[in-house]
Amino acid sequence: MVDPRFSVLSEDFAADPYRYFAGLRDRSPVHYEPAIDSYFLSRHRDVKRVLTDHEAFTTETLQVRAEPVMRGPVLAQMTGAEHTAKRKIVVRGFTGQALQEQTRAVHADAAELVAPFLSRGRMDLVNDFGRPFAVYVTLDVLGLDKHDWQQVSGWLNGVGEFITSMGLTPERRRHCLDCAEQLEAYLAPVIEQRRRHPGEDLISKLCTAGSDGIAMSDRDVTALVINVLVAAVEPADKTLGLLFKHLIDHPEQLAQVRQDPALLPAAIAETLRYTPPVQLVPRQAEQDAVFASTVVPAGATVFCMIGAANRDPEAFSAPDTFDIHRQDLGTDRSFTAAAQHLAFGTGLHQCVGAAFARAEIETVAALLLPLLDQVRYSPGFRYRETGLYTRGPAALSLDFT
Ligand code: 2IO
Repeated sequence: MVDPRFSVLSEDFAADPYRYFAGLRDRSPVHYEPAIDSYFLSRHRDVKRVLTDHEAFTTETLQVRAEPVMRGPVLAQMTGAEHTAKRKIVVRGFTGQALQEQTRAVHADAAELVAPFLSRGRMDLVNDFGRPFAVYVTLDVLGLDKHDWQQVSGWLNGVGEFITSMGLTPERRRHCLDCAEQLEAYLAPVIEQRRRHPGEDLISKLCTAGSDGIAMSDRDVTALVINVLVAAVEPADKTLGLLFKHLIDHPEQLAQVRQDPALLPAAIAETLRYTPPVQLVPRQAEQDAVFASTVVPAGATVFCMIGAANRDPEAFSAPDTFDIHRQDLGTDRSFTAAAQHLAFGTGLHQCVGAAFARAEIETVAALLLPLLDQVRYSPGFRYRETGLYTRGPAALSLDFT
C-alpha cells in the first residue's frame, strides 16, 4: 500500500508526478481516488490492455468529458462501421499530398513567428513562440484565418480546461461552455461556405468526403474541427518545450542532434516517451475487471497513466534516463500503431494525428536548432511544469546567440 493519504489530486503530485510513478506501479497499480470515483492504472501492461480491449473499456466517458464542448460526437466516441469510415476520412486529411502541404505551412509559420526574436537573443519558447505557432499551424491546416488566432486560442483554453479538468466549479463550467459555443458560432458560417465552395483545406475535405456511403453531418464536422483544434494545439507547444528542455539538459545529445538532424525523430520519440504531453487517457469499464488482484467494477471510470506506463521498467530499460539512442523505442514505429511508448495511446482510437505531429515537431525543431545557436536557459530562469491531464513547461525562457 502507498501512504493512504496519497492522492494524484494533491499539490505534491502535481508539482512532480514522476517522483511517484515507481511507487504507484510497484505498490498501488490500481489506485482509487474517492473524490472523483476513478481508478488510476500505472503499469505499462495494464494501460496497454485497457487501450487495446475496446469492448471491455469503452470511450463512453467522453460523452460527459468532451461532447458538451465538442458540440457533437468525436471520432473517439464512435465504433463499428461509422468509426472506420470517418476515421478513414480524417486519416486521408493528414497523409500524402495533404501532409506535404501542411509541412510547408508549418515551416512558413515557424519562420514568420521566430523572426522578431532572432535579433533579441531571448525567447520564451512556450509562450512567445510555441503557443502562437501551434494555433497558426492548426488554423492553416483547417483553412481558417490566422488573424483570429488570439480569439481562437482563448476559446481553446476553455474547451481544453473542460476536457482536462478533474472537477470544475459551476462558474468555470459555464465559462468553458461559453467558449465552446462561441467557437461553434465562429465555425458555422465557414462550414456552410466550404460545403458550397470546397477548397483544399481539411474543413472542405471533411465536408465533401464520403467513405463507404457514410458522410459527415454539420454536427460531425463541427465536432471534428473542434477536436482537431484542441488536439493539435494543446500538446504541441508542450512537446516542443519538453524536447528543448531535455536537449539542453543533455548537452552531448543536443550536440549530436545539431550535428545530425536525422536524429531529430528519435529525439522527439524519446521526448514523447519520457514526458508525454497527454498524461491521462480515460475509459469506462463495461464489466468487472481484475488488475493485480484488484477489482475495477463495471461502470467505473479508469484513467490510464501514460507517463507512468512509459517509465515502466518492464517495458523500457533504464526508463528514467532520457536517451535518444535507446534501442527499445524504435523511431519509425514510435509514430505508428506499433509504438512501444503510449504517448499517442494505442489500439482502435490511437491518435490519428501522430504522423502530422511528427512532421510538425520535426520541421519546427529542424528550423529552430541552427537559428538558436548556443541555446541555454535565460539567467535566473526556474523550470516549472504544470498540468495533471496535459502537462508541460509553464514557460521556457531561452537565451541564444
Ligand atoms: C476530446 C486531451 C488535448 C484527442 C478527446 C477525444 C480528445 C482526444 C486526447 C488527445 C489530446 C487532448 N484525446 N487528443 O487525449 O483528440
